Amino acid sequence: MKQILEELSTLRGGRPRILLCDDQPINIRLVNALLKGDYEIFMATSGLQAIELSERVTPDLILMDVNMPGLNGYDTCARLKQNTLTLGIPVIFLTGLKSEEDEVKAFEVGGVDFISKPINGTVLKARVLTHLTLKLQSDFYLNIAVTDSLTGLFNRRKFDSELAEKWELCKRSGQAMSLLLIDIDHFKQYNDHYGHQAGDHCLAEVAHTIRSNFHRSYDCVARYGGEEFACILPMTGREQAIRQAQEVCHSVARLHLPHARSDTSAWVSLSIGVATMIAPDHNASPVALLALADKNLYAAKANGRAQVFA
Ligand code: GH3
Ligand code: MG
Ligand code: MG
Ligand code: MG
Repeated sequence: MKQILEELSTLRGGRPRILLCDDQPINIRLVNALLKGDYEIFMATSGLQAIELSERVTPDLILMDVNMPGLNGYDTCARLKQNTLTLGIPVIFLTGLKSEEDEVKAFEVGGVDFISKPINGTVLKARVLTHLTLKLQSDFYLNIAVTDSLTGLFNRRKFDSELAEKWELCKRSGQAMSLLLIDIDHFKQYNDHYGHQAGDHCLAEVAHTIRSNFHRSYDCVARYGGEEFACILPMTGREQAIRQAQEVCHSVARLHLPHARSDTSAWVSLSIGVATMIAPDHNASPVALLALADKNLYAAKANGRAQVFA
């Protein structure tokens, strides 16, 4: 058990977090005493408080009472499952209820387990550990599924889904969305001169620097393909997008990564195509936005590289 707990803490990057929700503080204290040695514990005495805490501290597991004044445990769970921030958190019901209908209802509202009181501490700990293991392993693989392993940026798969999702967001609010397509200049010559391994290292460093230019949680920076990157900037107009693209170019130029075979610059440089569209415009779509950014990237190359074209 100790070894599994250590592995989970490594996966989590800290002790796994459990939220205890029960309207009776005495019940919370009892479960807390059982689990606090192994986990970081958060406590809520109402459904609404549990929802608020779940959004804020993203627990890895919730132990939920059913009978509570106000929002009961089932309704609280159903709400957590409708919220993109909290839907992935497994909920175990811990309750005095015992009937078959109550147990079935727990699974219908999205719970992963149902434990009837009186609590057997050993069994509770075993079930908690099993569900935490499943949850943290699933997070681990989900993370791999959206990440480019060389650069740590989002991969193309994630980019495609983010583009569609963020477009819908901007469409609903009638706001502009911008896209940057970024390509390293003369990267084939870089590989030919310095070797493929040095090329990989350069890609990772450039990716990291591009990423460091974006601070809003809803901006998405991805590796689009080989030596190409893409940034989705929701709620961003043309002027701001151009400014950000120029800053990306400057930040990579400032790295002073030598490029002996480039006829553009002594250092590794970028060309960036910028596109901005507003959803209600006819002909505007994620596909059209991508095509325009690509066209502008081509123009940046044709104009002599190491520049932004919008
Ligand atoms: P341009 O300025 O027109 O963009 O020229 P370029 O040489 O950068 O463009 P081209 O598309 O001809 O070559 C891209 C190069 O990027 C070729 C390929 O070997 C390299 N590349 C793509 N992915 C990787 C990778 O993961 N690692 C390394 N080291 N090189 C890669
Ligand atoms: Mg209760
Ligand atoms: Mg390219
Ligand atoms: Mg290139």
